[in-house]
Amino acid sequence: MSEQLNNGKIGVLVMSYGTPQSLEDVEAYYTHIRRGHPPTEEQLKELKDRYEAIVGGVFPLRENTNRQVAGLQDKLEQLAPGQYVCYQGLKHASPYIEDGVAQMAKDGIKHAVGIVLAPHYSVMSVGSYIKRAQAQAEESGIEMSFVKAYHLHPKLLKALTERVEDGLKRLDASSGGAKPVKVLFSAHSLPEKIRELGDPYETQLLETSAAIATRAGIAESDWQFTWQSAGRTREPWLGPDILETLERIVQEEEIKAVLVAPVGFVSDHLEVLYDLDIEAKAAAREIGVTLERIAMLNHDPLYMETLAESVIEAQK
Ligand code: FEC
Repeated sequence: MSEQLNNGKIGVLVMSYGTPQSLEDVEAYYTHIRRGHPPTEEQLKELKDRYEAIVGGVFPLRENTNRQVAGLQDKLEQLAPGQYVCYQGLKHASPYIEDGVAQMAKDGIKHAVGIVLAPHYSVMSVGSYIKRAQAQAEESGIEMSFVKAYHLHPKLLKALTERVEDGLKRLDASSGGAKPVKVLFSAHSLPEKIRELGDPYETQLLETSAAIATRAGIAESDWQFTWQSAGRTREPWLGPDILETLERIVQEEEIKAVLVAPVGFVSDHLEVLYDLDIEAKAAAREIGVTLERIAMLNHDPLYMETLAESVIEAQK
């Protein structure tokens, strides 16, 4: 876009995790996640196998992120015509966060807002996106503000509550009305050391889960929060993991049907399509419990409104 076109507009850096472009690209992507340390052959094969299992060559996160960025641009155009222009910046794939900021500078943007396609703040997740964007913005002479979290935005809660209600109906049908039912809210685990930093991640995730449960009329004893997708490193990660939780609730509470609501994620991608739909479902089958998952937000209009309103609010 030309300098004149965007001059005076506010840039919106929409940041997301990023995914490989192709199976050949998985090694470079994984090396980036591992801060420049290439994976072993075994680790690489294991990750490629997981991608092959979900996608058959297509990487849904890329398409979903593109749609979310376009959807946010449309929503901002409706709410504040001609004022905002969106750019994409990915954590582990091209266009990287730094590329998005550099492109804004090239286009003559002087002021920008950054937002991450993940509703909850941790210094290790959203915090690290913001740090990289801020560093590049300073170098590029752009004044940037950031949306740090939007985990209790009423429209986000509405969209997620609708999905939980719908998921419970689907679960009732697929389990033949089996009871008791448990709703498991989940999010990506992080190393336990975030607790020592007073990180708000856990509290925010519990707040989102409790708010949805209240709205959907789910009793406190019928839901709980659990972690998923922990890294395979030696340091301790936040738990319990969903696979452990499944076993425990079946053994101790004789749960027969489970609805998983991965509220820490907003798209269909590996951590949902593999870790939940393949791995957790297989584990559930083995212990005789029916498991369903809520539909992801992807470019749901209520989610697009959540993002647009959060961006506008951050600019005030
Ligand atoms: O579909 C896709 O291609 C990408 C799916 C994907 C999303 C995602 C989101 C989050 N992660 C978070 C934390 C960590 C930490 C590590 C880590 C490692 C991986 C690996 C893959 C991967 N993550 Fe991810 N994550 C996704 C995919 N993640 C692949 C490497 C292999 C593996 O461990 O399975 C450990 C490395 C490190 O220290 O950086 C920590 C968090 C989120 C949710 C917030 C966000 O979206 O940023 C937190 C999607």
